[in-house]
Amino acid sequence: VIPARSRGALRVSAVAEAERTATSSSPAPTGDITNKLKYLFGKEAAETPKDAYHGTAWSVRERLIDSFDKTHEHWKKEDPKFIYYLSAEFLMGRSLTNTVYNLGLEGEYADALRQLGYDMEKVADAERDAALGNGGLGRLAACFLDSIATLDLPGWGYGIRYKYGMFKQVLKNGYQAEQPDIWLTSGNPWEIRRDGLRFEVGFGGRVERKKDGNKEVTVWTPSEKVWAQAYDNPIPGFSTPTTSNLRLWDAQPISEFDLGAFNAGDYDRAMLDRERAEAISAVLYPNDSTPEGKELRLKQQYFFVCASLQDVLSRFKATHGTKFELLPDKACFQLNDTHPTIAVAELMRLLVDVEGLDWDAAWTITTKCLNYTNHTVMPEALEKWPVKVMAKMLPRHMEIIEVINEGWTKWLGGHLKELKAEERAKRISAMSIIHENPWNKEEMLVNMAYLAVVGSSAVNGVAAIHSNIVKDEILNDFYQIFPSKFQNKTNGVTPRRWLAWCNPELASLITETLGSNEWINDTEKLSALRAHASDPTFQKKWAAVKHAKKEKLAALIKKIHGDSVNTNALFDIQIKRIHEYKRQYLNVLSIIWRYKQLKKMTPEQRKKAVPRVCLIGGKAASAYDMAKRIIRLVTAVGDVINKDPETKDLLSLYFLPDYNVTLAETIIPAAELSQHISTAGTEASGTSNMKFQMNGCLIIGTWDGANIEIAEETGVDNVFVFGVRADEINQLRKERKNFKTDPRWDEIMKDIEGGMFGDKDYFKPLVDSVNNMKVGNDWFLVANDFAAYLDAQEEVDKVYKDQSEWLRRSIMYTAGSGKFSSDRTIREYAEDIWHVKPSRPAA
Ligand code: B1N
Repeated sequence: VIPARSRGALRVSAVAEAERTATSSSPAPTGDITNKLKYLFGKEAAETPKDAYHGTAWSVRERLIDSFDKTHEHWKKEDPKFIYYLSAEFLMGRSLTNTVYNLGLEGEYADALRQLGYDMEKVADAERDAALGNGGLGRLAACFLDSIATLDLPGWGYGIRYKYGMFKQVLKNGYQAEQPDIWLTSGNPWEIRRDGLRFEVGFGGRVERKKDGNKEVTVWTPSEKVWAQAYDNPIPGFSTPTTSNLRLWDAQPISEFDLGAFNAGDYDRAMLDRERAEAISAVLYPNDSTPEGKELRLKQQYFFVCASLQDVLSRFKATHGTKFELLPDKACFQLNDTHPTIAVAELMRLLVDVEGLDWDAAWTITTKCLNYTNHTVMPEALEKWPVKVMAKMLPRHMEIIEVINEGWTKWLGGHLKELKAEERAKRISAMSIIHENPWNKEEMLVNMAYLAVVGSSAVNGVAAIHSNIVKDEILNDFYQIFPSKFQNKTNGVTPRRWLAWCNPELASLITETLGSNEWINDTEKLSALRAHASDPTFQKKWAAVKHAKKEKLAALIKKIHGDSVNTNALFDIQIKRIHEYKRQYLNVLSIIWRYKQLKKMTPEQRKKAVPRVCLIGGKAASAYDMAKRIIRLVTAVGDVINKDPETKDLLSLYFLPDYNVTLAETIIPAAELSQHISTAGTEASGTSNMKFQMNGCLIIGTWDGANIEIAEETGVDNVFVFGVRADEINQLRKERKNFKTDPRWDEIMKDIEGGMFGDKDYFKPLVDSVNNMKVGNDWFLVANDFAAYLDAQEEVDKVYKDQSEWLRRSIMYTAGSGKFSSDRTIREYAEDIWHVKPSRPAA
């Protein structure tokens, strides 16, 4: 339970809250909660925390809707320019705590629940995560919505209401197994189904030219149609009356079922339409940082883009009629990676075919309205759709893309007229939106990133180093042509969820120390903590909070694994999707080395060793074989060392299954060291690094992604940086087969191969991928960074032994985290790309 005092310290101000309550016509929460239970659930009383959750959530929902309505009434009157964040993923996590805190209702509802015999935290624990995303990209979208609302920016998110979100990960004998995420079964109090608000979305069919008077028009007759049904998910800002919106689309059949087939007794066929339609929004593809080239995925992308654009245009027309030249002053769209890039062709189709604009006018409007964010550097990860697939599923869009490409390559030819013909032809072919598949000359592909760049006003990467790689490598040809299109927008995370609400104890200490809680909306104020970093009294309080959070995490480990871990040990954590480039493997290898060292020590030597609890968590894409082997290696190594009575208090390793937003909210506040050890130049940004930093967790990391900027803000000397740099990677990859591996590396490889952790056949491909140059090539240079990583880990131990230095650094991390609030990121997007201004409704 959050102590009453700290709750007070978190409030905007007691006066503001009293005003809010006084002017609200809402019923007293206790009675309202029991009413909701009675009339919505048929329950006389809250018998379980889950009951209490349902009653509370449905009660809070009404306050949320009031705020939503006021905001939207205001925006309708003001008619400001809107930003629409188009994303295939929104990883929202739980809503109750966030909503109650953001609306400033925590006192009221905590009191009400106490009267009913419950504490808020237990009740909040009954909520399921909304896991409509894979990892960083989806969670970023969720943080952005929080900031958009908090900054009073007129803006919405648009996405897909997946019936099944990110799969639930369970361990079966130490191997990952996947179970479906059936999250909607008990109803979802955080959404509002907008009855009647639906749009038709078509697929397939044929395209014809017809005469309309003396104008030739294009008519697309799809062979398949579905409804996109709108569901609104209100997004409350913090310390503002603004409540924004995430509109998600659910796919539904146009005809309930085939009555003819039904009457003829063919029930299976009668249901076919429904099943086919519902499949579109049924499941989230569980891939992270790699595209899924499945047709259904393209269908999902077009489905939500088509519905969202129709929705925006219909609202635009209701106020501005057909003055489409005004559209860029009223709406802009951010494409979250290439997933919604079909928007380029769809907006052209809506403006030209449906609204009758001429091509050039439509193209000017389209390119002014769209912007594209790139999130990944791996060239093989850029989405490309076979022309054949696109032409069959979206025949009119394929035509439009062809026309765009003709215009683009022609323009490019003119632009490059100084070049020799041969050189010019080469450049044009390299920059064509439609190009050959380099591995299969028979196949033509649509390059979605190229389409996004050509169709957008601005293109951005998500951390400084990443934006430079985008400019200098991935999209360098385009950068040379349009240097001013390219920008950087370093990612951020919401300090509400990721510090204030998930770590109220630390938040209270900060508020008490800084004399106000203004830092929650102005994280630059955290820098004032620097003045306290070396103060022993403050350090003691800081350490006490961390310890309490470690105890809480230890209780969770006990619940999951049945073991009691040493809470005086250093809590060393790596949580993120399992991927070779993120190198969880490197982490495990160093844990093996640490174990072997401990085994060799005398009891006297062991007394001087720094005890560690190592935790690794994250999901592997279901088809990502190597990632699944890495998980098994973690659990297998854990099985050996956690059982060793000689060392288990000095070193343990646990895999935390089903890593998700909620688990992160418990893990991150408890972490003392977190690992961000991707091969330099591969992690576009990373965002958990920012969450750990905010919570005073030290970082061991490579010179990659946002680690670099975090180090700059925290003081490079306070960060355990190691490993090769991004600009060395190409050369080192070429030389990897001649690289002389460290003897400690060779020893560990032999241990794994020799069966020290069992399962030796299963681990063979893993060993080969980094150690047998005839089979794998250690693409992510695990061996190259191994020795430097062990050195950095030794340095970690050294500093941990000096607790006052460790605590000083810990405080410096939080103090330096101001830059990484998503409020800063969103302000930059709003000013440099969207040109959208705040518009706040009256309180
Ligand atoms: O986006 C995050 C970054 O912080 C991470 O570094 C980056 O890996 C992540 C295809 C992706 N990049 N690409 C994806 C996700 C799903 C999918 O189907 C690609 N995710 C990232 C936020 O910028």
